[in-house]
Amino acid sequence: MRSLRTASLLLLTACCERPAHDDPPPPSAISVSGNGSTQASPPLPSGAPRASASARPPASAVASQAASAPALSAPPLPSADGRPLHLETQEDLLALMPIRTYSEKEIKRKGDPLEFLKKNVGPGSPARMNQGNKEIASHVISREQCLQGLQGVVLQTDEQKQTCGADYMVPVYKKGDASKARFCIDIFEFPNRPCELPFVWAGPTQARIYCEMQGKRLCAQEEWVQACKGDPEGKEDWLYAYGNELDLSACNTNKPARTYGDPLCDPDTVSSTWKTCHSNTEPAGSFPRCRSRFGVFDLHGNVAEAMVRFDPEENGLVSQLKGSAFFYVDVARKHNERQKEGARETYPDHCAHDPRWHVEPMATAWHVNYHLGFRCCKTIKPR
Ligand SMILES: [Ca+2]
Repeated sequence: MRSLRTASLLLLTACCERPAHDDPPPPSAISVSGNGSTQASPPLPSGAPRASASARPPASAVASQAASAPALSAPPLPSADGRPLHLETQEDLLALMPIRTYSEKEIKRKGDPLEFLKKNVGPGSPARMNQGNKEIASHVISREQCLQGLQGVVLQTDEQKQTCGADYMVPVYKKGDASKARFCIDIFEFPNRPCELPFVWAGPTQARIYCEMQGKRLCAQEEWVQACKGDPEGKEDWLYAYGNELDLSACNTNKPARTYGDPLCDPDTVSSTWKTCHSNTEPAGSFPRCRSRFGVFDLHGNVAEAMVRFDPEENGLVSQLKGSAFFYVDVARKHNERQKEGARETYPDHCAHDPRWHVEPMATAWHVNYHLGFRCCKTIKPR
């Protein structure tokens, strides 16, 4: 059936080579481093604050790392301000992604990061990073509903802010030893803002640039997996961020293509994908149960995520695309289920699932899509 075939295509093969005018920036720019029916709707936030204790590291251990640093306070939850959920202007999109300070010397050498952003971020085209084609996207949960669901939830403690040096990041580590945390990870998909829609239409190469513009870096696969399966107190790993049983209602993975317009999706080219494929995302953090024990939201579902992986055969970093997207219900199978012979292709989605979709050297990892976003990480500086 068209709908089933399409969903599979979307996950594995969708997109394509960008037309010439859509090409991502050249290497020199890269170095800027530095209608869905309510019947099928996913659950709305309950409104009841989710217990936050399990997402908090042992405070004393983290605090000890930060004892000598100037005090930083975790940001308060923003208020709804009347902006449309699916943003319509370049100014509004850029307002969600503040960048680090660049010196005059650095700008002279690498180019002006603001000019880069103006060229590569904006609504209305797959040639720029944005929140998808607003004309056809279906969002069920409002920003206000999402914010209501996060009321009372501790997204980031002051200690975590101190350790990570950035808003909405948490340190991740193994064996329950917070003193050995070596990296922090964004709580939300890029642009890492509570109750904003994630950005799509940026390939891994560009994603790396955007992370570096914020003084971060694109997450490595091992980091993403640990943030998903691990426990801050060192308890047993889980298969999924939310537990050990596949639960398609826990995250934004439950939007069947037949209900949400994707039977019409034609992923043959970037242009046809933009015109016909729906970025049916929800505000980041809308699903209270879709949160790992480290406190990271939407590792499953919403948008799939680009990251990097060291490939021994390439002897270098390659792009790694992981995680499910909003239409995953159509192609899901449990972690221990086998692909049925002759049946349509299905995919697991446990934290450690290691698909090899669109693997490319990072310098030329330009695969873009309407359901592919990313997440940034940051190395913790020794104190
Ligand atoms: Ca995701």
